[in-house]
Amino acid sequence: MCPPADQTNGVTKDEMVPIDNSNTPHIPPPTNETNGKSEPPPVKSHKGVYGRASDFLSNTSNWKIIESTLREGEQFANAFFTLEKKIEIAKMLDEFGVEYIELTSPAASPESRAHCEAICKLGLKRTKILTHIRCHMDDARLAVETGVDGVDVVIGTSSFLREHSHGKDMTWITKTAIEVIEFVKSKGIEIRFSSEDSFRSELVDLLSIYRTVDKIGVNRVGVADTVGCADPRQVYDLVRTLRGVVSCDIETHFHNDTGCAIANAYAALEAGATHVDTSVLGIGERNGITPLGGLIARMMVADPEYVKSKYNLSMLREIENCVAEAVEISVPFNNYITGFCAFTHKAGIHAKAILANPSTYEILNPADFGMTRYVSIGHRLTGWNAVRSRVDQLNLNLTDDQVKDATAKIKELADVRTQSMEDVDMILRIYHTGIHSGELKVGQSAVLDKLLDKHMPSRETSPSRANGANGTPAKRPRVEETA
Ligand code: HCA
Ligand code: CU
Repeated sequence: MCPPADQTNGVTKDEMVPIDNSNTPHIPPPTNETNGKSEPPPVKSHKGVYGRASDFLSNTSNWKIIESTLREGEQFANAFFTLEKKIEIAKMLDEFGVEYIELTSPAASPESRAHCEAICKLGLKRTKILTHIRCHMDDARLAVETGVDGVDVVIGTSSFLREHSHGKDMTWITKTAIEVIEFVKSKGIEIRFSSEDSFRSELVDLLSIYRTVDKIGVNRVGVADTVGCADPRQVYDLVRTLRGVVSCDIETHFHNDTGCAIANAYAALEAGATHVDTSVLGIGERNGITPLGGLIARMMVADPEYVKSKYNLSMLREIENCVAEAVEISVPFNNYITGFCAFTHKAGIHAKAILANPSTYEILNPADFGMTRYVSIGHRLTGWNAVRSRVDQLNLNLTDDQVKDATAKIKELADVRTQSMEDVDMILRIYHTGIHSGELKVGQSAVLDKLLDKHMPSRETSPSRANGANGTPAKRPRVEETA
């Protein structure tokens, strides 16, 4: 079974203390019209700021996902999906709302074929099922018998692959592509034709074969950056050129070898592509492809309403946890949206602004994904505004001057070692009691030290005691929830 949705990397809910600023809306900065006096309407799209003349091509508000965790993802080094796991992932992706899932070719192995047939029988609610095959009639015959809604056909067109992989020339490729496409079409299901290693193929070869398959009624042509060599500008240029040559949909597939997979997908959509291949956490050959969550993050900025209307975003973390567990990896700390620190704010200046208006330092609203915002306060960079917010949450009655004084002590202690949330709470409670009993006054640091020694005798004050042998904090700094 998948781990529970509220599990985060290394930090459990028990270690987090909620501060509720859910009354503070995620709003953009004031506009001229409102002059900062009233809340402006939420920003729908950033196009207005960066709009270009060529945006008429753009599909960033009209695109579809082809989710390939169960095909490209199966090519990830660690992946071995049982049928049960594939069914679980397929159902989750359906629930999430991806338009297509792509499955490993039935020609790959007897089990792959059985899995493909079983998934087709699930009766998924909204997601269409594709299988991915080589451009070969034997594979096509097997594929159409599995019950899939469509077939994704691929063949290498670069000279590297033509010479060193399948050894066929463009004439053979074109002839076979036509045969396979017409056969699949005759079965009344969708067909896509893609050229592996598109970005190292001759443009003239590419355009010629795409034009041919478009003419015979392929549903989509595919552009694949198989080796992850393309950059967003090259992608934009190729897809824009292709947009002028074919009338069918354009699917795109980007490997992440040089870190461009999300940006390339975005550039492709800007240039008129219609479909993007993803996998959960980006798993795939080598270091994988455009990650589902990363694409969602990017597209949320382009058009939040479109993304929210199509996908069940609060499921993202559950899906990622499920796949991460299945392939025995952790969700990276800096993962888009769901990473351990994706919505954690630390520096005092950030914390203050975030508490006033989360849009100051967040382009994405964690609540849209069922996620939570955190402000970390037990460290040397903390600020009194964040501490004030914690004081209020603990219902302690302290003036701003007193909070500033308590903050100075927290910073002093955090200069020695990061303070846990419990430690910060204890310091604030002891400070509060001291002030209200008359034992303590603002600025009496030594008196406060004595009170802390008395009431927190076990607290660690020396770096050598607090830190591990390599000097890193022995304890992970805790964070507090703010929404
Ligand atoms: C691979 C094939 C592929 C296919 C992409 C596509 C690629 O090398 O395993 O069908 O468009 O990256 O070229 O995943
Ligand atoms: Cu690939």
